[in-house]
Amino acid sequence: MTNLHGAGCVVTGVAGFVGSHLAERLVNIGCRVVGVDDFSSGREENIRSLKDSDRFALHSLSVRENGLIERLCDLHGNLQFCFHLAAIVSVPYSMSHPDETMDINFRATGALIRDAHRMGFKRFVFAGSAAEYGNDRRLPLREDYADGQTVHLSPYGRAKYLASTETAASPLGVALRFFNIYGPRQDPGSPYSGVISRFVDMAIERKPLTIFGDGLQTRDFIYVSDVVEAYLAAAGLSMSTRIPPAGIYNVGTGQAVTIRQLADTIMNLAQYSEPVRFLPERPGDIRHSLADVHAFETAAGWRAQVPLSSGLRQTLLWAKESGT
Ligand code: UD2
Repeated sequence: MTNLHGAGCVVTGVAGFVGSHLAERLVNIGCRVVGVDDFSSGREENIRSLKDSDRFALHSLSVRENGLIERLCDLHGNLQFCFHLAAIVSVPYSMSHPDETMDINFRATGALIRDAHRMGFKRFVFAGSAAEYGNDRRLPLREDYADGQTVHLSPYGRAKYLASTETAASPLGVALRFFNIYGPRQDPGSPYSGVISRFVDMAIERKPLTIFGDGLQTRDFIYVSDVVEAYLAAAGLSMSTRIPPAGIYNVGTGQAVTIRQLADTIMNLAQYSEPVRFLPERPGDIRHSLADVHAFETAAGWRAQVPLSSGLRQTLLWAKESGT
């Protein structure tokens, strides 16, 4: 493991749901964090606590900015790790803006990784997605299932696939393919927000939970602190894991849960029972999604630690406290 004291990290998308948790953890283990966000979906309030730290600096910039990495190195000296999370995160938005999605989610990633290589970075960790598998029905999903034949369901999925592939082709690149991430700070604000943020919000508001379809569709839900630990492991910044070779790795729990079970668990934890509302299935929804988690476990010794019930409890607590 790298000596952490003062290790310099760039985190793009730092004001986002996951980016803000990652930056906090990096600062807490003694790293310097240079955060980048254009606030298109990131929120100031997510990084409020970071702003007080002398190990944190923020740049309100787009990742499309020319020579971004070089400029950050000029300003902040010795930077060695880049965690690239900034992206267009909305699948429906990607459908109506395919060119912009390709540009930000794919082309900008290629430019960043080449610059990071040239500037002598040790690791570049990219936020990939289960969307890279399209509607592949072979479960659990193994990393090599996403290939040139995969039919992606959105420009979002296509761009993430291309960017992960380019990342893994670099000697410093690790692409992590995240399954359904949930936890504090996930925004419940739109019909396409993560189902857990929506269910938690509805349960607190004492409104009936809405299930699209029959509720028997399944997902692999992973808690945000497990995701943060996966980022540290990928960069070789974790005490409890090994440095994995460059490549693409799934990050999930390897456990499938139906949306119906999820709704019941959340209502139970929130001590709320009201019949759920069944609405028509969402067009383009995939039926099942489940990660094969062996590759990252073998390469890094990482595995998810937080059981769904504990993660849901934490998320509910946060949502109640923050009034979200
Ligand atoms: C996730 C990602 C998406 C993309 C996709 C790739 C999130 C938030 N979205 O979409 O960006 O990577 O995976 O496969 O992580 N649902 C309800 N009621 C609600 C909301 C959702 O029943 O109020 C259902 C929804 O129809 C779906 C399931 O819950 O079957 C999960 O929905 P989601 O939007 O949280 O995530 P997903 O897997 O569709």
